[in-house]
Amino acid sequence: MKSIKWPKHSILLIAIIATWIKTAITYHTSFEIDIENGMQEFILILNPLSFLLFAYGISLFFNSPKIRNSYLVFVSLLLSIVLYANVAFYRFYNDFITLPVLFQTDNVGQLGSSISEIVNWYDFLFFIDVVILIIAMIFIPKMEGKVAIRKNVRRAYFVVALAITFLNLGLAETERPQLLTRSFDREILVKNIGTYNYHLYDFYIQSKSSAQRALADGSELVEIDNYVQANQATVNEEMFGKYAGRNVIVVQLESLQNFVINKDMNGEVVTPFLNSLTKDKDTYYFSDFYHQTGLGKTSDAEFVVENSLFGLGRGAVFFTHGGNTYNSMAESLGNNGYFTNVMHSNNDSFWNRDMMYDSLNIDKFYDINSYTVNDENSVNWGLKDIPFFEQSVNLMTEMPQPFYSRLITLTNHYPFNLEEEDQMIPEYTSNSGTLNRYFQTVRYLDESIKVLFEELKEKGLYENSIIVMYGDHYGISENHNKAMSMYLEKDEITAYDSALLQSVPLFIHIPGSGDGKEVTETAGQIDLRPTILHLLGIDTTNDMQLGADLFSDEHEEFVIFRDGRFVTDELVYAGETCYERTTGEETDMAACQPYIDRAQVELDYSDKIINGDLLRFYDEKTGNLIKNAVH
Ligand code: GP9
Ligand code: MN
Repeated sequence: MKSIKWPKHSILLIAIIATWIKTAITYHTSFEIDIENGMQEFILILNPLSFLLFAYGISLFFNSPKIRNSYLVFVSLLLSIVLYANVAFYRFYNDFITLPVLFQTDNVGQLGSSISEIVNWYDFLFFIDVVILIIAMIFIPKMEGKVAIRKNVRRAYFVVALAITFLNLGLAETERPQLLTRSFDREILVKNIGTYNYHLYDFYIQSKSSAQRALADGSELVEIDNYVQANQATVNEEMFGKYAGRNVIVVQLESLQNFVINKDMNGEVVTPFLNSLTKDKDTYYFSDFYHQTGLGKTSDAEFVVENSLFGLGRGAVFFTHGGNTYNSMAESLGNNGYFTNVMHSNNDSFWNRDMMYDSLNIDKFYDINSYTVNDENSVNWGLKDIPFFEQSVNLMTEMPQPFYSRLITLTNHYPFNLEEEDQMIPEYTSNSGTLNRYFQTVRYLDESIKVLFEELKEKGLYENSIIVMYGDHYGISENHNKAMSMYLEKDEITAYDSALLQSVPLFIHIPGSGDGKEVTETAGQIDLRPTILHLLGIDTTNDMQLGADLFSDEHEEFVIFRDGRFVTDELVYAGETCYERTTGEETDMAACQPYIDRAQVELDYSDKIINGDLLRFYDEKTGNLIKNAVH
């Protein structure tokens, strides 16, 4: 038989192609990855390649063909193990492996005990590329002798690898802006950068945070504790415990900003129901209330509200510090006999909620699997808000009382798509399709809240509850300033305006209170934890929180944004400029400086608590430091 003349790097090529194809097939057969368009499919198929080119390409640095081949087999075996481990994990948890989960022994234990459900007879196919590679090595003669690989071959090879990596990242960035800085979902990461790169990224994130954690010993808390104690606002005696024992329903309203409340759009009322609440005798409407979120968006809002701490300046704390010890509002309510839960119709891995909710001591997460979701009742990101509220209230009827339910809406989410049947007002008319549609989805959100109230009344859950609702973060970014200036009838949107546009509405609706009013106190999401707990009569004097009770006379009119901007009743600091609050005129920086400094101090303290996982050294029951925290 005539022997074939194999090109020089055939084995390397076979290794890359075999693993690439196997990985692509695995994506389609073993994981449920949602593909919405041709570009996403292309990215998915492309994404293992850049990593494989690098991982296998290192073999080009070895001169000995034998070492080269052993290295290739080693890499293909290792990658097969990684991929297969993910497949097995996914079969059980419907999620990709992340390092902290791997170190949570009960997870691995659960996996072990159900091994028969997880392993299939055909699983050897996940190692097929290793087999192909070994066969190729047997049949294809080794390159002659110990020839060093020419430098320019190597260089050309890595230039191609780099180009493919950038192509991959570039396409991913257009599909999912800020993919790596926000890191919202493992599925989206895998979909865009591939499993192997995802693990490298995960490793990087986790090792960075474990280093900071390892260096902390709790002594850092002394200074922070002093600050927190010194700045505590004394409770409003009249309000403290006034609604003890009531159910708590917290509704986080997706992308709802305050600029639509009590406003028209081309003659149409945008939020009729919420407008009626602003004048309702049982509702406190906070009209100068702000979101304090960073890149973690929805998840940051959840974090700030649960912990009365800030999210992080980079990334989403839900993702980077999902395994920390926290003293959340849910934990506090749980300790006081509440059944605590979150209701949100999305995958439990989104924003790493599955893991974070364990750390926040939330008893149950009613995720997408608790809801009936089909083509008819979903739009945009999933289940529409009206059926979401209807189904949620149904679920509430089964809950032990008192309960604390935190509901997260979804329809009013970028890109603000809505079916015609749900469009109750026409689009706005500006150069921004986003802003134009926003009014329609906000109108729908408003309608859904009305439905929530009706359902609660119908199911007998209304009277005995307090309902707290607030916008999670902005919906209209600064990219739409031109259209916004048109709507707001302003010449331009300055840094001052942008800061004030971060205002989101807050409603504290207490059936039967009779004391409702508009409250113009400048405040933020960080204040909700103490406010809610105090209404229920739960003491927070020992809690490591940075916010203050909104009903306290000592609540300070000073709200700090995650990026260091701030708003008070007299000043606005934004774009490195100090503005007079009432006029929007620039004013002397000296007026802002003390607040700038304090904002920095508070943001730093919050970062220290999170990065050092300091609450593991803190006993909130006694307010004492735990000297020898074991974990
Ligand atoms: C996803 C939803 C949206 O579950 O909460 O998150 P966002 O993109 O607004 O941060
Ligand atoms: Mn959101």
